[in-house]
Amino acid sequence: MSTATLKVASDASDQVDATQELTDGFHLVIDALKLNGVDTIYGVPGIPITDLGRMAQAAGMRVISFRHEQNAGNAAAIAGYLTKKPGICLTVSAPGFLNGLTALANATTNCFPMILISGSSEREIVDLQQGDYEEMDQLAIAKPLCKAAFRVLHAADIGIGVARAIRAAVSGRPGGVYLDLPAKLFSQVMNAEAGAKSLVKVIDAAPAQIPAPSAIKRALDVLKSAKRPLIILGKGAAYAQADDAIRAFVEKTGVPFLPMSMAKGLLPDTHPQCAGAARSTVLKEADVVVMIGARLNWLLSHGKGKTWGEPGSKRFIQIDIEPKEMDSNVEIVAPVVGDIGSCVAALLEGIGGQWPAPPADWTGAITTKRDENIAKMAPKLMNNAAPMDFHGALGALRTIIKQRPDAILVNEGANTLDLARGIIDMYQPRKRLDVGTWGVMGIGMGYAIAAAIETGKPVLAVEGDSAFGFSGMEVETICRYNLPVCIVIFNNSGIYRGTDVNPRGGDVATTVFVKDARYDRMMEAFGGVGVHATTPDELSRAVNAAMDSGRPTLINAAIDPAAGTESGRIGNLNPQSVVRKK
Ligand code: ADP
Ligand code: TZD
Ligand code: MG
Repeated sequence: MSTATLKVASDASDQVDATQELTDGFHLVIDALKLNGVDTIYGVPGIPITDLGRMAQAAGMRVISFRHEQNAGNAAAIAGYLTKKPGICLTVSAPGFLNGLTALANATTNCFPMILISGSSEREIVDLQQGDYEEMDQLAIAKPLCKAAFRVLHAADIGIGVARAIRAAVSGRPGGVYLDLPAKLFSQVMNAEAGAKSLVKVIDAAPAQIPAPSAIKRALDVLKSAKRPLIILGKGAAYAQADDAIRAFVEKTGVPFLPMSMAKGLLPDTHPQCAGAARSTVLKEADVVVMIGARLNWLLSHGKGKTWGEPGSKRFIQIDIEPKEMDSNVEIVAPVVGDIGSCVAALLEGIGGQWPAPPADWTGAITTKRDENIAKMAPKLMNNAAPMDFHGALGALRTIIKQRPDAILVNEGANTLDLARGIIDMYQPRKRLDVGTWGVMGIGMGYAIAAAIETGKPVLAVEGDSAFGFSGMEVETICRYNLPVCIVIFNNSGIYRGTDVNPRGGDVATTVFVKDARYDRMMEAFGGVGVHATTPDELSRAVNAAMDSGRPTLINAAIDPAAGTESGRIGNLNPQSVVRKK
């Protein structure tokens, strides 16, 4: 417990006398976080939280300062995903808060536990709209964008406020929580002993949620009746850290599985039951689909339409901690509500010793399709052309991840994302971090930094040149903390492609960037290693050198500006103009 002997000059002086040991809001916030095992804060300093950051550092916490709050927020969110503890982002009021809010909303959308802690201005002035420094009603603005939002007005309530925030972030469906701390709170003093007593160590923050036995029986009955069963693993399954139970369930049932993007590696993509390379076939033809920690949202065409074959040809079993998720898009015939660890354990128990293998014509057809697709792809991945195309460059990175399966892969962009997802096999759980449910650009450097900080593992960030630009200034942060992050920019001089032309002349087209840009020189500006790579072989050598040395490295991979396609693999979502103007 940190305390301070202060001359009492605040409003709180009624309750304390000047001779006793005192604490204040600053110390109580830090003590409350530390008591609950929080050891790292991601943020940007400034009024009124500059001293909070300094004091947290002095109290032994790791405080990672960013160049923009959105990146600090993304770091906190992915720290939450990787550790199952809420990641903490600390910002100043109004503009800093708003910068962090995008990340908070993104965390909530992706079901990552995170707490955005923002300082705020004087309540009395804000509420009367009298124009305080960085005035904003932050609590009201945060509320619709996160799971829960709290404000603490009294130092004696800090313990409860922090406890509520932690519980809200990690229990049930995880998500983002906002904690509003007005400037005045930090210097409020109170008796140190009473302060210590006011803190709450959260007991069992994310309690197990045990599924009903009847739900387990129903699910197994449906699964047993399947002729063409399929398991879909989502990032909720990766988050749950029930890796052994999930593997046992997949292997015991013998059911083919399809990983969603961030669930790749939960079981290796090279596992004999992995249907990743036969995705469209299995989605179209399966008759029973077991969803584990994945939602039937746009990423799965809402569970209906052409992707899913004949209407009415599917029955869904869904395992999720959020009961409201059931029937969100299509009927779920066997909802299993609970935490994935408990649900999968109960399913395994229900299965007992023996389970009939799925029909061999189904699993055989998938294996054939998968092997065909892999064989078709193989020669493209081996080309050493210059300028590089996506396949040649990704073929090189695919080999590197195979040789370094414990590296963490961060990935964003359009073509750079969609093609990397298909081409780079993952071998271990929670090693692939990407744009997630929103397909948001800008997560790259925040995720890469937190992945390095939280795991100590090497990080390979594979970035479209546009995607990188959203968080690119954090290369300074990577150099400053000397993190083992290797960034590869797939530089095709633009968004999707670098070849668009403005039919009117004048300004360049909206999707085009500076030709032959040298992003590698940005890294050199801060003392990191910059490399310009023009062939897959050069790329491969540079990435291996970066990963061997652990030094911050940025490789500018020159990609043919004509190589990409509009919106990568999701061009079908682009609205089309039906009006032709002469
Ligand atoms: P993906 O994008 O990989 O398909 P989603 O983010 O759409 O995955 O879905 C993740 C789902 O996992 C959410 O519906 C969430 O409620 C659920 N979930 C997260 N953690 C757990 C858990 N520990 N137990 C059960 N369900 C979980
Ligand atoms: N802004 C935000 C926050 N998220 C987005 N997804 C977009 C804009 C739109 N967008 C995409 O969906 S992908 C993309 C943008 C701007 C960049 C694609 O270009 P890239 O990748 O250079 O990153 P490729 O390899 O050239 O396709
Ligand atoms: Mg690009």
